[in-house]
Amino acid sequence: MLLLVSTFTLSVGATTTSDAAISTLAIEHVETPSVNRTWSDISLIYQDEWHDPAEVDEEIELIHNTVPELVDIEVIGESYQGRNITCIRITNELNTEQKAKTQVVAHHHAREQITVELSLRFIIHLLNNYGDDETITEYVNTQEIYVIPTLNPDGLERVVNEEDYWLRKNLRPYDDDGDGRFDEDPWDDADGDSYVSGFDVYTKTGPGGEPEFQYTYYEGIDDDADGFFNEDYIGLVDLNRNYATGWGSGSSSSDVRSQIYHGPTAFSEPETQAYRDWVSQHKFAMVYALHSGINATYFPTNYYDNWYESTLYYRVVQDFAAMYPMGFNDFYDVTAQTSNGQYDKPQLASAPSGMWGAWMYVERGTTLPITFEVYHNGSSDNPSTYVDIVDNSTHLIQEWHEIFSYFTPDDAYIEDLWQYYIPAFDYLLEMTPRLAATLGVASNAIQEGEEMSLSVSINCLSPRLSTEDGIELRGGDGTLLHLWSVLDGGESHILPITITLPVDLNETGYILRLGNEYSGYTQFLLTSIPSDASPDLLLPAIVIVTLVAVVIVVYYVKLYSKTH
Ligand SMILES: [Ca+2]
Ligand SMILES: [Ca+2]
Ligand SMILES: [Ca+2]
Ligand SMILES: [Ca+2]
Ligand SMILES: [Zn+2]
Repeated sequence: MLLLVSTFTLSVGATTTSDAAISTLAIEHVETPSVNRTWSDISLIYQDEWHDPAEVDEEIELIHNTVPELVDIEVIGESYQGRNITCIRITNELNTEQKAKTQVVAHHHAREQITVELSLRFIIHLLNNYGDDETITEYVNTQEIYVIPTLNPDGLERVVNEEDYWLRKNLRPYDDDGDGRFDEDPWDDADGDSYVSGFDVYTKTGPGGEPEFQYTYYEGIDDDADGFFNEDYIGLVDLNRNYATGWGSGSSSSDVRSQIYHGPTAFSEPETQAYRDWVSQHKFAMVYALHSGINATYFPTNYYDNWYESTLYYRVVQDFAAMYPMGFNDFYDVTAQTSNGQYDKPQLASAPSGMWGAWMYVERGTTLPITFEVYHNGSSDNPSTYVDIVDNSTHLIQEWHEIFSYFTPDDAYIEDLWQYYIPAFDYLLEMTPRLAATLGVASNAIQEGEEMSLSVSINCLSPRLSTEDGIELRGGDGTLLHLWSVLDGGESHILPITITLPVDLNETGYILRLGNEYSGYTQFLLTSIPSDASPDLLLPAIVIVTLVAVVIVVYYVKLYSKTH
């Protein structure tokens, strides 16, 4: 019903009346029509199988070609090996005004390829529901939804095509053993069972003979025949320890062989540089970074181990709990038969530690960056999956080959997992703060320099998140005319404002923009209506404007009350 307004347009500066003084002011809420849906439901080319980076590109190209009206692609940079890091934007492109923005960034970590699959399905979910589902259509019309399916395409290539399910980090080469050669002796599947086993070594020489963990070694061969096994594995930097906030501290490591090696400096890697440079051009209130492998949802914390926004985060946790009363792990607990029946997702990180979330909060002003873990296999680290291969008076060595299922489900379950998470992705769009705004005229003014009194009505449509920054009223040329304070989630205000008209409305229309970079902007067009305009047209037009304004307010009041 919002779109009704766009079905008529008042004449802009079309008056030729000789008596401007009796013209009246008209305000048009500049609305964008919905895109006519011309496409049938889209399916993935590679359904139910893991995508390598080339296949991700293929899917993106097909999606873009099928729905160019809603889809834009931007290559934000290149990985170490020169693969594209691509960002897909989904929005109604008929509206070129800046809208509210949100983002899903997947696949910091190579072996978490399930996150690539969910992000592709998220895109298709939006496109297949556009024009059919009123809520999704409204989200795509009023938001710019950015999706980065893989931040680590080199890692994806190796995990999917080389079946190296241990790889977490990026693929910058490193000479671990200082022999002048790089990555020359990785871990290998020596026995050809498709998995690289890990071997946990315990000694039993202590008091009481209880096994005491010493170290883990991995299956492999001496690839370079130097007498050492697996001494130079591939992969170097943990991209989720390479951000600047808390870099080099907390839960990160300066050991190049560590899975949480933070890199030589913050933003040392081409992947994190590309992300940093892209994200710095935008403001986001709430975003997801997708991960897998642990039963947790991370909200960013400061150095004192407290959530940055404890009240907001607590409420969001309650929302997640309401959506998933048995916890996010229902899906895989059912398939793995290890249900614990508890909602135990939210966790504190010990410190920022160079991780994405704290950097997004501290440096990029994102109030709610959620590190969203989408898969954990409760059975894959069950004690029964460890096989004793040595158990004597001095040593216990246990083999574990569940690494594949630890971070990802069997590919037969990808679609089920996506279906399970749809509400959580819809929630991201529902929470993104955007405005419902109307503008009423309190005193008439037509000529340049005249004072014009307006009544601004605004409502923050996110039930939880505020507009982050104050609400701006800008002229079409960008001039800031007024700044109101931040609007809380769900809050509405009617605000009076008097401005000096900078143009003569008898000669030209005047655009007003209301909003901010987080919420996006709503445009209003001020025009004059000559007194001799056909009453047949004019009166119904004014009535329709008023009616639509009332309908919008009623609609959003209902929407608002529904979400509480
Ligand atoms: Ca080497
Ligand atoms: Ca093996
Ligand atoms: Ca070797
Ligand atoms: Ca090897
Ligand atoms: Zn991860």
